[in-house]
Amino acid sequence: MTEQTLFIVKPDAVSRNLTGKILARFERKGFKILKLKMFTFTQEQAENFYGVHKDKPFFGDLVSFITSGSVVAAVMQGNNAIATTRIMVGATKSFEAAPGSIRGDFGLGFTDNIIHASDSQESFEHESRVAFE
Ligand code: FUP
Repeated sequence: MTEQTLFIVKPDAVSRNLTGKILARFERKGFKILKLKMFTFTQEQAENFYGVHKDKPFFGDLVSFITSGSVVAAVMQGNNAIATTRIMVGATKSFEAAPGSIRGDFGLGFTDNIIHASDSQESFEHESRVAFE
């Protein structure tokens, strides 16, 4: 089933010059990049983007991390894009993520965990609206 999803290369990965390597993995897998944008989240945009987590104890850390530097947002398309991208991204805690996954191969952090990817059609629609507004 052809589907679209969104991912964000987070500030830790952009500052470590990993953007190209991460994009290349999705291209190599067969996804088509439809939109690409480098920007820095404003406070308001970050709070909106992560709105689903607003009552969580880590919300402040999350917002302060995602606004800390440039990110690269992408919308891409391909078969089963949402679930397949989540598999490629790996577990939330990079230090537990399986080797072969993006977090498993590139990171050790938790809040600073290299990449975000939409987890549902609803979150894709919300997140792509915020990131590409
Ligand atoms: P994921 O879908 O794997 O990105 O992870 P979640 O939606 O569970 O969490 C969103 C982001 O919050 C993650 F990227 C990491 C961060 N987070 C924390 O910093 N602390 C926590 O206790 C839980 C999540």
